[in-house]
Amino acid sequence: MGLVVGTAGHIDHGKTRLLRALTGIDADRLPEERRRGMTIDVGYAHLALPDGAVIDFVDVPGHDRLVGNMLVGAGEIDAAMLVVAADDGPRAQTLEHLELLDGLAIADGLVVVTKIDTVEPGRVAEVVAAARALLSSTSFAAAPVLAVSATSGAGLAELRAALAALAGRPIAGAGTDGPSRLAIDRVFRIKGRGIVVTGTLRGRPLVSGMSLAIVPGGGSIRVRELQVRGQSLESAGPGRVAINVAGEDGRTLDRGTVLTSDPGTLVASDRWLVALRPVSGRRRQAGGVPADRTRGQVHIGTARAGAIVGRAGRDDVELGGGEVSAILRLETPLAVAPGDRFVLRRPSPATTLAGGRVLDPSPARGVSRRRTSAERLIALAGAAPGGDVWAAARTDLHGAAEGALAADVASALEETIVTSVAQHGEIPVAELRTVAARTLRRLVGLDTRDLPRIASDAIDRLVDGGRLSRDADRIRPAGTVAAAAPPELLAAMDRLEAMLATVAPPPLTRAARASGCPPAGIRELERTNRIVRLDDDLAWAFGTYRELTARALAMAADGPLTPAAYRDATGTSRKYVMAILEDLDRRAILRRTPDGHVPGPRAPQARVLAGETSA
Ligand SMILES: Nc1nc2c(ncn2[C@@H]2O[C@H](COP(=O)(O)OP(=O)(O)OP(=O)(O)O)[C@@H](O)[C@H]2O)c(=O)[nH]1
Ligand SMILES: [Mg+2]
Repeated sequence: MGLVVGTAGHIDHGKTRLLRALTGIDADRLPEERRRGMTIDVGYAHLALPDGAVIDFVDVPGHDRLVGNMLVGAGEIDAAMLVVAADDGPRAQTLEHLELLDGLAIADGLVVVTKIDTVEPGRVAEVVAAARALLSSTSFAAAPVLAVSATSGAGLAELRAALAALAGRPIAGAGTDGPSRLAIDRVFRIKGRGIVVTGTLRGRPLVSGMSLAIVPGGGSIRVRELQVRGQSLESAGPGRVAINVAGEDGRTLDRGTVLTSDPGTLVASDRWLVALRPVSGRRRQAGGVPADRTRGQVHIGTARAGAIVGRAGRDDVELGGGEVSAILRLETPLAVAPGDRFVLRRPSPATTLAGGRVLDPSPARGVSRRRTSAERLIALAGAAPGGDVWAAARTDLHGAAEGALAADVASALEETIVTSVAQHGEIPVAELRTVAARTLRRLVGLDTRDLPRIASDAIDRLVDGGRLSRDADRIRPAGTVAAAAPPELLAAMDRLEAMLATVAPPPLTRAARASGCPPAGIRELERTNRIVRLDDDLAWAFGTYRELTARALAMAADGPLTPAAYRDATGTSRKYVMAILEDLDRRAILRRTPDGHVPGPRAPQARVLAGETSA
C-alpha cells in the first residue's frame, strides 16, 4: 500500500519545487499554475523508495485565499510535510496549515526547512529552532525537522531517508480491511474514454468491473479501468487511484463526492453529532471550542459545506480530553461515517474554529433526543467508531437503532405488552403489535419500517420466555388456555367450580385433583372470575363468595361484626371466616375496629358488591 503525504506551508516557500527535486515530477499541472509559478489546485507526484514501496504526494497551494483547496488535499492524507523557507521563516499559512493539520488529527509527518542555499548557516539554525517551537503544542510535536535545498540538492538524501522511515511505520486509520472508500478530489474527461476520477482509496482494494455506490446523491458507477501512477491495473489500492468510470450516474460525480463498496457504512447527512476540540495555535479562537450558533465551513475528506454549531442544553457535554459534544447542522448533506475527522473554519477573517470527529452521522431526532445525557455521550465518544461497543452506545443514546432497542426501552415495551394482554385476557397478535408500536413511538419516536418487526420480536421473546402464550394469532397470559380448550378440560373446570360452590370448600389442590383440573384450568377459572382465590389452597366459586361477602357487609352495616357472629350466621368455621374478613379489610370494604368489622371507605351497597368483587 502507498503512504500518502500531503505538503503544507506558506505561499512560495518551495513545496512544489521540493517535490520536483525529490520525484522529478512537476505537480503544478495546470497551464495557469505554470504561467504564474504558483499552485492553485491540488497536484500529485510520487517517489519510489529503494525497498520498492512508493510514496504518493498530494501538493497543495499556500495562497491564503486557497486554503479550501489546501484542505481538499489534506483531507485524505496519512502524513504531512510542512515546508518552511529558510529566508522567510514561518509565516501566516505556515501557522494556519499547521493548525488545520492539527485539527484533522494528522500527527505523522516531518518539517522541511528549504531554500537553505539562499541564507547563512546561522539563519538555518534560527528557522529550524522557530519551527520546533511552533510544533511543540501541536500533534506534530514529535516530527523531525530537516534542512534542504531543492536547487543544490543539499539534505535531499536525508529527507528521502526520513520519508522512507515514515513509510515503514504503521499509520493510524490506514487500515486495509474495511469497505473501499474513495473521496473524489478530481474529475475530468478523457476523449474517447469518458469520465475519470481520482482520490485516495481507503479500505479494501478496488477491482476493475466492480460497482461503487455514490454518496451523497445515490446511484452507482462501474469501475471500467483502474490506474495507479499512470499504469493500468486489475486491482488497485489503498492509496492514490484513478478510476475510469462507466454508467449514467458518473455524470453526477464531483469533488467531495465519495465512492464506496458498502453504502451501509456511509451516509449522506446534514446533521452530525460530533466531538469538537480546540486546535493548538495562535489563531484559534479564545476560550477554546466555538460557542453555540457559531457559523463556519466544515471541511471533511475532499468536501466542504457551510455549517452551524449547536451546543445548547443536553447536546453540550464535556467529553474529556479537551473535547466537547455538539450538533453540527450543514447547509448540504455530505458523505460521513463515524470516526471521520474534520475541521471547522471561518474563511474571513481566517480562523480555525475547531478540529473534530464524527460521533454519530445520524443523531437522534424527535422524542428520543430527550435520552441524550452526559453519560451516554461519553460512552459513545469513548467507543471505537463503528464497532460493537459503539453500536450499543448509539442504541442506548437513541433508545432504538438499527432494529435494536436500548435495555430500558425493551423492558418498558415488554411491560406494556404484558399489561395489555392481562387487561384483554386474550388479544389478537395484530392488535397487540399496534399497541407495542404505539408504545415505541411514544418512548423513542420510532416510526420506521422496522417498527412492526421490533414489536413482533418483543412479543415473540415474551412467548419464548414463558410470560405470554400464543395460540395461532391470539396472545394470552402465560398458562391460560384458549376459549377453544379441549372439552375434557372444560368439563374438569366445570367440576372444580361446582366443588367450590359451597360455604366451606375443600382445599383447592385436593378439589383440583379430584376434579381432574390442571393448573392452567385453575388460572383460567380465576381469570374469567368463575372462582375467587384468597390463598394458595383456598377458593370459592364466584357466586358463593359473592353471597358470603354480601352477608358480611350487610351484617357490618347493622353494627360491628365479630368473626364469631359471622361464623354462626354462615355456618362455616373460623378458618373461612377469617380469610373472608381479612380479604374485605384489605380491600377497605370493611374496616376492623376493637368492637368488630364496620363498613370501610370503599364499602359499596350490598346490592352492587358483586360488581366490586369482579372488578
Ligand atoms: N534558491 C532556491 N529557490 C527555491 C528553492 N525551492 C524553491 N525555490 C523557488 O521558490 C519559488 C517558489 O517555489 P514553489 O515550489 O513554487 O513554491 P510553493 O510553496 O509550491 O508555492 P505555492 O504552491 O504557490 O504555495 C520558485 O521560484 C522556486 O524556484 C530552493 O531550495 N532554493
Ligand atoms: Mg506550489
